[in-house]
Parts: sequence; C-alpha cells; structure tokens
Amino acid sequence: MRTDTPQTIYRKDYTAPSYLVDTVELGFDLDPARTVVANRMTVRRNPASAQREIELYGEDIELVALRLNGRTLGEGDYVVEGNLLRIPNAPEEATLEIETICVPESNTTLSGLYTSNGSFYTQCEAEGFRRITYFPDRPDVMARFTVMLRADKDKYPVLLSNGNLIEEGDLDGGRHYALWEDPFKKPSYLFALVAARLVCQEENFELADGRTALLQVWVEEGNLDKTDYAMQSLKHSIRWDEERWNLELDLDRFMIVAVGDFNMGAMENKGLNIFNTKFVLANPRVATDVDFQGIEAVVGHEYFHNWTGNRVTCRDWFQLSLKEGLTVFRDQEFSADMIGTNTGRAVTRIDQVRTLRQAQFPEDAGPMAHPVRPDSFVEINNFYTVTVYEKGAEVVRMYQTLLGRDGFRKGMDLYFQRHDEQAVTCDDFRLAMADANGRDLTQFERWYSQAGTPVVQAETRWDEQAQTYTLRLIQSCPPTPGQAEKLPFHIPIAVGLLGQDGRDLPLTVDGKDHGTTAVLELTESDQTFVFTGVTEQPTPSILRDFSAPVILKHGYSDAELVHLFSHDSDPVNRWEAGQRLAMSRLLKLTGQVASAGNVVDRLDLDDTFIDAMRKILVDDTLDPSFREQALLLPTESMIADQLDVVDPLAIHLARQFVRADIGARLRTELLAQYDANQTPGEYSPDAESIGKRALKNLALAYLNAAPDDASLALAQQQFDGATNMTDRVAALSALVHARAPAAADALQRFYDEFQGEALVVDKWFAMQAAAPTTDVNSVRELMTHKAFTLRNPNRARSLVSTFCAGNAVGFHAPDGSGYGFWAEQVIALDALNPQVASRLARAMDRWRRYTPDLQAHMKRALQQVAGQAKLSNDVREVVGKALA
Ligand code: 0A1
Ligand code: ZN
Repeated sequence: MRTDTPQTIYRKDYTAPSYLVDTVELGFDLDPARTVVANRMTVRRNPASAQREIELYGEDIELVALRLNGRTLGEGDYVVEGNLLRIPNAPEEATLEIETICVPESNTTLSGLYTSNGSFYTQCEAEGFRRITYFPDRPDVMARFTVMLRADKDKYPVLLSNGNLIEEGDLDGGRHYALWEDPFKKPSYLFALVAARLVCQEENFELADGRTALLQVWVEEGNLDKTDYAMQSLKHSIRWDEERWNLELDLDRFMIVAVGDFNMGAMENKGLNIFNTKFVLANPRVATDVDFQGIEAVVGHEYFHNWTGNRVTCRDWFQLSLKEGLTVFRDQEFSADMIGTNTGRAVTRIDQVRTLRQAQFPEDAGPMAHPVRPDSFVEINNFYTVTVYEKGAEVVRMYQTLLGRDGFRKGMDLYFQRHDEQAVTCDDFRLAMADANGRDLTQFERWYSQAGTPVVQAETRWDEQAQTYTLRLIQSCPPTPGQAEKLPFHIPIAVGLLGQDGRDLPLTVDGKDHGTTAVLELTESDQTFVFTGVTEQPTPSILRDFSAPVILKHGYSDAELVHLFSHDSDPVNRWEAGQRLAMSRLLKLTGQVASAGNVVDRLDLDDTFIDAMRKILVDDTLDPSFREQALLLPTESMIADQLDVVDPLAIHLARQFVRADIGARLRTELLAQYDANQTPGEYSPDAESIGKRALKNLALAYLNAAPDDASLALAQQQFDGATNMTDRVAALSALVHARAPAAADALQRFYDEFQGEALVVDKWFAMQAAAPTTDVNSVRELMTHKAFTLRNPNRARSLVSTFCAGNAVGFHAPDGSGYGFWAEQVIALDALNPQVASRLARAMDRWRRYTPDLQAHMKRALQQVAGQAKLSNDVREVVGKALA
C-alpha cells in the first residue's frame, strides 16, 4: 500500500539487466508468523549492460543479513530506495547471501508466500518473488534453482517445489525437510513452493519417447473424489502437445496443486502448477458442464505454458501476450481438437467470439484500452487482461489463417529452434513466423502496437453483365487513449458467396481458384476485390470463422440474414446472421422502451424473426450445441456496446420482452426440445451430452421467461430430480429468475445440501447476485451470511463482483446506491487484496456512456475512491484512467 504518486513504466525504457544470476539456493524455515528465507546466489556482470550496480528488488520483507563474497555488507555498502536495493561497485562475479523474514499468515494479497487454510502456497507472477527474497525479479534473469524446505511434519506433511525431489528426511523438533532441484533455468516468476496437509491422485504416464513421468494432482483431504477430470485433462494435454506440436514434457514429474485462496485461475510454475480449486475440483454432483470445460481448458493452458512461457519466456512484462496470447490460442485449439467434429469446433469458436464481444471489445473502447503489447503501465497486475489474453490469441490465430496450418507450424518450429531457454519479444515470434514462411509481416506488427477494435465496412456489387462480384472493404480504427490516429492493419478476411439455393459458389479472384472460402488480405484502408464468373446475385458471407477481431459492418437485409441463418456452410457466420437479426430487434425495442419511460407497453416482435428462430430450434440435423448458441440472444452488455447512450434498465426490459415472447410463441417447440434433449443414464461431460443439456436448459429458461404454472412446475421438477449440478443450477436459476414463489425454499435447500462445498456455495451467492430481483440491500443482507467473506477471492467475486459487473438492473439503480456500494467494497477489498479490488474497480470503466443522471452518480463514486489517501497502485491506476 503506497500513498505516493505511482510511477508509470514505459516499454521504450527497457534496458538489459546489469547482473545475471546463474544459480540460486533457497532455504526456507517455514513458520506462518515468521518464515526465514536464506538465499545464496551466484551472480555475474552482464556483458550486454553498461551498468555496474547489482539491482535487487524486495517488497514487504525484512532484511536480516546481506553478504557479498562472504563479507557482511553494512550501511554504506548498499542503497535501499523503495523496493530497489542497489549494490554499487560490485565485482565481476560474486556470491550473494541474503537472509530475510516474511509473515505468510498476514499476507492477504495472495502474492508472494501466503497461507490458505493453514498451509503455505506461493504466487510469484508477476512480481511476487520479491516478496519472498531480494532478487533481480524480472523475467529476463533466468537462473537454476535449488530449494530446501523445512517445516513442522505434522502440520505440513507435504513439501513441494519445482523440478525433481532430491532428498527428504526428518529433523529435530518434529520438523522435516525436502530438497528440490529444477534442472532448467527459469525466471523467478516461475518459482513455487507448497507446504501443506494434502493428498494426491497420481499416475505414471508414458511419454512419446518412451520415458515415463509421474503425474500428481494434490488436493485437501476429502476432495480426492474430485480429481479424476483434472488428471484426465492433464494426460490429454500431454498427448496433444506431443501430437500436434511435437512438444514433450521435459520433466520426470509434473504436479498440480489446488488451493482455495487464489487470485487468478491458475499458475504455470515449472513442474508445480498451482491452481484455483475452481479449475481442479469436479464431479457431477458439484460441478457443471461449464466447470468441466473450464478445467480441461485451464489444465491445458497451464501445461502448454511449459513450452510457451517457460522454456521460451518473456523479455519484459510488456511482452506478456507473447506467452499468454499464444498459450490461449493453444488451449483453444486443444479444446476444439478434443471435441473433434466440425460443428463442435465451430461452437468453441462461437464461444470465443462471444467472450471477445462481451469483454474485450468494451475494454478496447474504454479508458483502459491498450495494445496487445502495451507501451506503458503503472501496475503490471492490471494488464492480465482480455486484450493481452484473448485478443492476443486472435492475433496468433491470424498468423495461422494467413500462413495456413502447415506454415504456422513451420513458424512455431523455428520459434523454438531459435529461442529455447531464452527471454524474448513479440517481434521475435513474428519474425519466426515471417522467416519460416518467406513472408513479409512488417505491417502485421500493428496488431501489437495499436489499440482499439478495427471497423471494416463492406460494400458489394454484382454486375450481371460482366458476371463479376465486387467487394469493397474500408477499414478504420477509433482513437484510444494516447493513440489518436491509426494506420491500416493487415487483416485476413475469409469470404464465401452463397447462391440462391444456399450453396457455396466457387470463388475466383484474379484468375486464382479459392475453393469456396477465400482468405482475402486487406492491407489498405480502402481496397477492392473482384470475384469473376459469378453467374447469380450472391449473398456474401464475410469474416467466416471470425477470421479477424474486427467489427464488420454491412447493410444486410433481413432476407439476406435469414438466408445466411438457414444455409451458411460456415457455422460461425450462420450463427452471426442470427445475432444480427436479434440485435436489430433488440436495439429497436430498447429505443421503444426508453421513449415510453422504461415501460414495456405494446412491444411487438415480427414473425420473420420468430420463424427464423423456430426453424433452427426444430432442425434436428443440427447439433444441439449449435442450436443452443444460435438461440442465445446477444447479452445486455453487447447491446449496450451498440448504443451511444446506455440506459441499462431499458436494455434489460427489451431483452426480457424478447425472451418472454420467444418463450410464449415457441412454447410447443421448446417443450418438445426439452423432452428430446434429455440425457438419461450416467452423467458424462462429453461434447454431445453437454450440447443436449445446454439446449434443454435454454428451453427451460425461455419457457420460464414468461412463466405459467406448467413451466414453473417443470423447473421445480427438474430441480427436485436433478442428478447433476448442471441440471440443478439451471432449474434453480429458472425459478429464481421467474420470481417463483418456490424459489426461496429451493435456494435454502440448495444451500443446506451443499454448504460443505465451497465452490457450490460460490454458485449460490453468484446466482442471487445476478438475479434482476436482487438490489443493493439484498446484497448487503447476503454479505452478512455466515458463509460470506471478502478475504477469499472466489467468494468476494461470487457476490460483490457478480452484482457490480453482472446485474445491470440492480447495480445501475437510478439513485446511485449500487455505485456507492461499489466504492465501499473497492476500498474495503483494496486494504486486503489490491488485485481483486482492482478488477472490481473496472466495473465502472464505461461510465461515460450512461445516461447523464447515472453518469453523475458514477463519477461521484469514482471520485470517492480516487480521493482515498491510502490506495494501492492497482486501484489508483484503474480509477485514475477512468476519470482522466
Ligand atoms: N500466468 C497465469 C496467470 C496468472 C497471472 C498472474 C497471477 O498472479 C498475479 C496468477 C496467475 C496464466 O496465464 O494462467
Ligand atoms: Zn497463461
């Protein structure tokens, strides 16, 4: 917690480290109230640096002793300024010995060494290692680590760190020790230790080259019935990395540890991944389909980091997307390959597009907008964003779209060949892609340097006489903070043309045959492409498979959209046509509701739309998973994104009207699908069953959007009879959202049954926080519940963040009470955990887009937070940028 003005750090100021570290030996005497850390490292001057001082970082630790080549340094031998400790006039090579003390039990930030449920865990990315010992804590300093752990044997029977276990044994006084050695050099952010009372599921797994590796999933006692899926996902991940990229596990042992207090999803520490329990623990009784999918994706993500992040790491934190964008792309491809079918892949792609529109496009258009490779930051922890992760993954995906799968693979191979065991930049990755394919990707660099979502405007013309079809594409990009003008991007635009019978037309551009989907390369701000041999007026399917993270504008008629919605061979654009049909209605209805003073009166939904929805709903040739996506309406925040002035209540009422009207007018069909998509028998989280449950539960939700006794009874019956958590929460949520008289009783029963399962209690809080019937007072009431605490990130997010970011009606109450609550909670959380507070702070990012009354309230709340004397850099940066 600092009270001075935070400093901005700039990418252009990068300088090489003054000293390199070859080896680090760490000794831990673990005690929750007073842990002593002995650090002995060999350092040498970096020939690439002109600096002669050794620079070490330390934060919130007590320095007990500092020795250089055996000589104790006293005041005058070194300088401490804030978090930086400098040793001037250091020799070329030296052994540094540092002793420090930290207090894990009072570390509520969950960065560095902390305790959770009485056991020890670490989190070192991005800058947590400096909270453990003094060190050149930056990713371009890579060293070999040896770690000795000593702790009470009874309380902490399991002692883990990175790499291989060398030795373990007993010590006096009921203590024991374990010595670990990591054979690979690594940056300090990948260091980890665990000292805990845990149990594990383990297995020997054969690798492609015939070696076997010991795989372990460590959890608290009582959770061993929830580790199967994580273990299975880990084995699938290892296999997939071997098969698709020829990348092998480079260790004899790979461990996953689940911890209940964790700021993020999980962490890729070398050989010792530490996970939020949310992404490990699952069985059908407590976890939903979405939870199972999340586990597979996150286990994959962390495992894939072993090559993209650990073996090849980042030179500095501005390059974060080098590892994160690439690793998200890899986990997305993994999840898609695990399903295997074309539609299955497309459904995962649709999910990705939804995430981008729901979260990344707004970020790119708000006060925190930043390029995939940011130019500056105050607090690096604020830049673990959807832009760095998800837009970063889109940028990686575009290489594959431009170079083809084989070309992309060549680029990956060259990247590893050139940069194994190095700390490198996004430019190094781009150059590997370019060089491996003999391509000039200079212009492509703008995807890394320019923020904002590009807009591509398409104009089309069919010339009957010449039998040509002309596609004119005009690109632009709105200004973002610090970037007024943008240069044109290099954008892959995948295009197909549908004939009047709905089938793809063959495509010829410049005499070249493109099959039925052409990947056009838009590089100018205004560019025209001519398809020849087009014998009929086609319907254009532009941006197939969402080939670039842009906003595509085209004046589609309803008839064209219905045609695409019924026939497009590209499932993503087929879905997209439905979203466009829905969005135009939602925007019109929102306007009507707003001008009637937020009263839902005499609204009307046209038959064209209802018929199009009906046709998809009942089309049994389509996968249920696709039908579910196609029937989902754009979210309230996606609708808000289309409006200049946002009135959240009007949007909510309009969208509710559409949901209710679908529920009423498609009642028969919805009921039929509800029955047809039951998944009797043993629960299985395979893609087909997940798709069926999703469609069935969407049908239930629509039926209960305009609830009659029969649909309420259906929800109640599903709740009572559910044999898995997916069906149970879907039913409960239907009851809660329908304001069913039985909802309160169902909520109570749900709590009673699952109160021992922390992750399910999170769901219980979140469901209530998100219900439009929940206002600030109900949230305050829920905060007094015995199960609530701000100290556990999952719990704080389940109630407070879900209300502020996921309940537009409650949060944006006209009297500003939601914003006052937000300010209070941001301040309270900031004193405990700045990272969690700062994420919550971002709920106000887009405040300037709301109605004048709401804006005034929001500004006041922001100013209240900004005016606090004591505030973390994390929160100060976010509210400062919002108000700027
Ligand atoms: N590298 C991890 C995410 C992560 C980042 C920061 C953390 O603490 C501040 C923790 C985890 C990943 O991408 O999974
Ligand atoms: Zn990651």
